[in-house]
Amino acid sequence: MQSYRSYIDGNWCQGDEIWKNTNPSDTSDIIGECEFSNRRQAEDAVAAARSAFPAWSRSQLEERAKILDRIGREITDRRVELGTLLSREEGKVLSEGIGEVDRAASFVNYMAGEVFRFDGKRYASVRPGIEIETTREPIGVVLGITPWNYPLANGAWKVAAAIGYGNCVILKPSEFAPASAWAFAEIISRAGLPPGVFNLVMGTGEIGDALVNSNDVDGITFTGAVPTGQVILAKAAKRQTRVQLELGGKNPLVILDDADLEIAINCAVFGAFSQTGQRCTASSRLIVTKGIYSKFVDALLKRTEALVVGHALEKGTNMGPVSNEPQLEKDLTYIKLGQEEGAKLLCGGARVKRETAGHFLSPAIFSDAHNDMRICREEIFGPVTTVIPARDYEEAKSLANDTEFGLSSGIVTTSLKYARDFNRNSQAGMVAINLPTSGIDYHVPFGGRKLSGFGSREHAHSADEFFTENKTTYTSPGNCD
Ligand code: UN1
Repeated sequence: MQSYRSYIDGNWCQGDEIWKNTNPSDTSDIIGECEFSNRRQAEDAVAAARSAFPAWSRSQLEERAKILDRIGREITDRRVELGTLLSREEGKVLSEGIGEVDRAASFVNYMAGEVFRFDGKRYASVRPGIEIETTREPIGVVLGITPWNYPLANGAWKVAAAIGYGNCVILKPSEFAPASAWAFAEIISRAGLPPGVFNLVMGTGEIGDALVNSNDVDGITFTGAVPTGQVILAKAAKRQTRVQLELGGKNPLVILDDADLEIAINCAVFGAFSQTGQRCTASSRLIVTKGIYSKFVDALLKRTEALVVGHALEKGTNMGPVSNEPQLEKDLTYIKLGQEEGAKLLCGGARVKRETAGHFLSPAIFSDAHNDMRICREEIFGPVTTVIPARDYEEAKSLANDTEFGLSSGIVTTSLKYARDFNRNSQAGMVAINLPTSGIDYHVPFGGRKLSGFGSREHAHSADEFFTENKTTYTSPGNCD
């Protein structure tokens, strides 16, 4: 059986406690054993990163690029194998698993090129004879904490940006999907990085907390739920450690009377139920104007009931299981709550039996929902969506913005006027027009507003705002020759 050990200062380290990594499509399938690190190992990882930093921060750009290129290439060469492993441990269907592997590789490849564009600017001074330049320098030791829903891609975009910009990094993946993160670390361990530049620490939130509390971490990049993000932010604030948070969402998809119904249904079904609804960008509020409401609800119900729920690796499955038991319990609690609150459960929301024992849940739609219900205000993170009626565009727009979150939003309309107005007024970090609220490119900024995010955006060139510091240098020729 495969053991997933921590990787600290170039060595694989035995952990204290063992966690069995089970397949959510078949809980009798134990994928491997994750060995949790202890506190001393967490401290060792930070110390290793600290001592590797001076040399790595001055490493040659070509060395960084070649290492990233090697990592990206191996991920691509093993895309089916890694995608299968990812689907087996996380529960997303194989096409989604392989899609995530491709996304991880693409981001690493992107960073392999981006290291060369890591440059500065020259300015004229307002004072005579003086020159100014601004440059960016790596920040030091970065801690990346990643969630179970993107066990490979999320680690890839944090780690590749960290090391590409000359930082040293400690990755702490979720204990619920350790195999993909471990496979990624194993690839990195053979890519030629000096010891200590990349470290992997396995464990639960407890070890994550020990890392967050370390005095020697210069930046924390976290993807996960709002409450954890807020705890991290409060702790980091005491030491003025920089933080980047990519948190949850309660993402609205507005469907107007003039929408193309087919496009609206495609966007809604993909946005609500792809990856079993376990995406921070999932469409959990479908806000529909009254002229199309009943047509939309009927068509949505038909398409949702046709989704095949089953084993993530079985051909023909459209929606895999919920990723883990605590998440399934949470989904069921909200489904009960939605009924108590008076929304109409149109379909789904029940455990489903299949040949294998897995965390299967039928996709749930609540219609006639009100935006003030808890099922419309709190992130569920499962295959549960709500349909909220709206009088007209203006009301739909204001309902869309009436949320504490602001990650992603969408509108389906054939009207340029409404599309432009929505784009201008949506209080979200990302707006999708005639497209699902989920699904992002890797070469453009990604992140949310309001409770959905904090700090600078991830991805692309905007990653340098978190992973590097600015320096402004004033030079006078003085008496130099
Ligand atoms: C997407 O919509 O494809 O954890 C991206 C998440 C996000 C990424 C979602 N960090 O769901």
